[in-house]
Amino acid sequence: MKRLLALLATGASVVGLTVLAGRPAQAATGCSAEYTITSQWAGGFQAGVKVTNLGDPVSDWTLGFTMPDTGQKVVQGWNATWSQSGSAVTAAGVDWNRTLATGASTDLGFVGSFTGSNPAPTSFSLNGVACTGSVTDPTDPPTDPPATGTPADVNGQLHVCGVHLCNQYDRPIQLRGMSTHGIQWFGSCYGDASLDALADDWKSDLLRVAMYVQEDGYETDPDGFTRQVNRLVDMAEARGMYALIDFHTLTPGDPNYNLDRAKTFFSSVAARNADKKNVIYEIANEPNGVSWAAVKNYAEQVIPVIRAADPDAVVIVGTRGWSSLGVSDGSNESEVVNNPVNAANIMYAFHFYAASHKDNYRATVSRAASQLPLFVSEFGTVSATGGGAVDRASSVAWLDLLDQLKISYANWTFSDADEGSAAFKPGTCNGSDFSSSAVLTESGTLLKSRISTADNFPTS
Ligand code: IDC
Repeated sequence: MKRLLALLATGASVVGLTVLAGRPAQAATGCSAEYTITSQWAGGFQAGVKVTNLGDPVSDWTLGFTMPDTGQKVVQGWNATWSQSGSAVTAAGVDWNRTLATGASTDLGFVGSFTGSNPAPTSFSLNGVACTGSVTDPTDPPTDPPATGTPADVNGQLHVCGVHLCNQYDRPIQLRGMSTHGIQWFGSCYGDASLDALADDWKSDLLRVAMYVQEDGYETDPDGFTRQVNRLVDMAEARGMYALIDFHTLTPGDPNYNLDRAKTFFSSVAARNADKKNVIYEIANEPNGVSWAAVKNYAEQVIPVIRAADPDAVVIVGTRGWSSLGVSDGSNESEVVNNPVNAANIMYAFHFYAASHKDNYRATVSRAASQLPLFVSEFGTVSATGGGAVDRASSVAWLDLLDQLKISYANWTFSDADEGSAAFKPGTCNGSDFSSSAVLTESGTLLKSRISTADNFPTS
């Protein structure tokens, strides 16, 4: 493949868009394309177009776009068969890139000439179907915006301000909610009835969607798991809850093992959910057995993929030692403070299990909270195995600390797993009652009592 020249300062621009392929009516379609002028000189320029297919696999594609300036001409192109008629340019796939799997990208390029200005092309399309800006999935119809007065409606698009998570009024807020268990195992716990209970009875502000990558998770069926995650994002949105999309890496502990999968997954879910205000991305659940430098390197490769598709969403970065800010590996928050991820609008994950992680972990969070934006995207009331007895005293000490520091949290788990961390008794998800106190475990009773107290979201 002919390589593009290094990016020069001259007129580089990135265009996010969607191309729809001419496909059977029931296919999910969509892609993103990045147009970059890599070099420009008097009357000439070189440009690259990175096309990523976000829908179902496509074959025999033709990319079309419009040159906005009548003087712009493709002189010579590569990695496709190029032609131009007036301002209309087409690039047809060649043998080795004619088929694009879901999430697959191909880099096209050309040398062009121009007179006057040299604006970016517009109206990208594939196989003659106009671009829409998002994935169209006929099995996945658009949902209504969150109902008035719900957490997502009141707070709107979130962002990081200082060390806090802030709402659309630029005021710090705390989100309190629950994490799913692995969606590959506990799908029956995430239907309309249980999520109604979570939103209406628990008054939960958020649902963390734990999509394991290994352990029969994403790697076994990327398209299927991507759809499940999107479906849960929609179900959370319809109920006014934020959705935390958790790329649940755990074993192996080095997130770089899943770097390509992460890029594919996040480019897809970020493009598909870009217009929603209720989505937060968590790029690596619990890095372990790996240096902070390696985690940071992973983050700095995955975050730009998300930003290209969904520029304004908050991203949560896992930390060393099972997201303990390094404490479980004998380190502490200083490794992050001294070497932060080079990206804006991000927070760092801190996870704890109350029966295992006590005063020294709480001291770390108290200290770190004034220096780093923290999000407790997972915690348990029990031991780090996910089982054993609820440690009520430690759990309450933790929850009081998080409330005091306005640190958002999601509890492991909103499920009926047969382990102490689950909120529901085993078998609950086979039934229809998710609301009575009879279906709650000790952990579920405690968490419901904490999460269902009134929120106090500033609105000015
Ligand atoms: C646990 C589950 C358990 C499952 C195990 C392995 O509770 O049912 O068998 O994972 O997949 C974490 C992880 C989270 C763990 C949880 C409890 O993020 O996946 O879930 N835990 O061990 N970090 C610390 C504890």
